[in-house]
Amino acid sequence: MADNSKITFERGAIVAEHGRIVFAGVEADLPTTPGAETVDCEGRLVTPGLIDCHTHLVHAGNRANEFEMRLGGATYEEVARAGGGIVSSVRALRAATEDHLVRQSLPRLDALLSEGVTTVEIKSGYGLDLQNETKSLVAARRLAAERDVTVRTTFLGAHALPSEANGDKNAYIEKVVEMLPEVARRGLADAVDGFCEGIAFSPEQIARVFDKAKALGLPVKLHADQLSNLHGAALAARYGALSADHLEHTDKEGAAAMAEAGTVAVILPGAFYFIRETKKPPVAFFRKHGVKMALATDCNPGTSPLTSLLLTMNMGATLFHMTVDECLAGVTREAARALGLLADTGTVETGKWADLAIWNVESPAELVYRIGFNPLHSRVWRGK
Ligand code: DI6
Ligand code: FE
Repeated sequence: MADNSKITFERGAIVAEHGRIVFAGVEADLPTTPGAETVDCEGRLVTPGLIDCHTHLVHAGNRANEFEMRLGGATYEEVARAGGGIVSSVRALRAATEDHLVRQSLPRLDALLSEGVTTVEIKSGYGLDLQNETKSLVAARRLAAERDVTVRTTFLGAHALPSEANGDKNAYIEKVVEMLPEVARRGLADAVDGFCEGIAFSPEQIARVFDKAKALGLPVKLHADQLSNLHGAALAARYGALSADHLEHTDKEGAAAMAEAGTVAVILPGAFYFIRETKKPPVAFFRKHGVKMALATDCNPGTSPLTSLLLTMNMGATLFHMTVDECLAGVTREAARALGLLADTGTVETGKWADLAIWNVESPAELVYRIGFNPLHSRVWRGK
């Protein structure tokens, strides 16, 4: 666990220049920096800026009515027959203009930023045709221009079957494969994702999408083994995926394959909580085999309407027995790894972006332990 070990400095100091860290260590070793502007953090805890490495935060409308129906005892099928489920989010997104999407998504982004987030991943997957998938990705890129935050976009065309596909999953997957070159040509996606599940797409269908993504030089990641074990973790590992996400039903072979491939396990306790799942991801097994674990909100209107990484950390600890160090690493270093960004952010080290969160707390445990309290003092993105 050497590289998971806690490294904190008492009386630490950080020097940034042109947005990058040029010194991080103890105050006693501080180089002289003539003319530098000094900020006294007055003994506060400074961590890397938080990273939410799995969100669907660009979406239109919400599904509170569906939530209420389910509280009243409605089954998923009844909700779907009443026009609910992912297809209702697809309908809402297709009806929204790009401006409208940006405007609706900003409050969710702002909620994340208010808790010290400096990097966020945003997936498409509610458009399900070229025009609406690209509209979502462009909206995600525009959010980066609206705020001081790094946005990484992921193309999730293989999220659900649109109603116009009339049940033909193979034919829709071919359409997704045809969308990819245009998405890549326009530079709209930093990665490609899929939903490998009985209610979504089979491993063979996902493999079609991954083959095309690889041919275009795009890294892949996968919603794997969330509701059943279709061996999605092993599939992701076989493609050298940056991450496999959810993983409640992942077995030992899948976890071992991830360890071998260096695929990060992205744990999403918000969805586990919200759908009242009882099967937990094999965290102890991941730990034992050195699979890196990240934590993310999965912010989406259907299964995780969550916009708090602090609460996500608390859930990781309480529901899945993750340690404080694992939770904090899960929303910083390992989240950066899950996005392929570890060279640039995720830790406080020389050469990386000066992406920092400054907290009114004394120890990392305080960040994980509170529920519904935000102790952020300030947020620094690229030195600002
Ligand atoms: N897994 C989920 O839990 C969500 N998507 C996914 O791939 C569901 C998204 C939704 O219901 O809107
Ligand atoms: Fe998701």
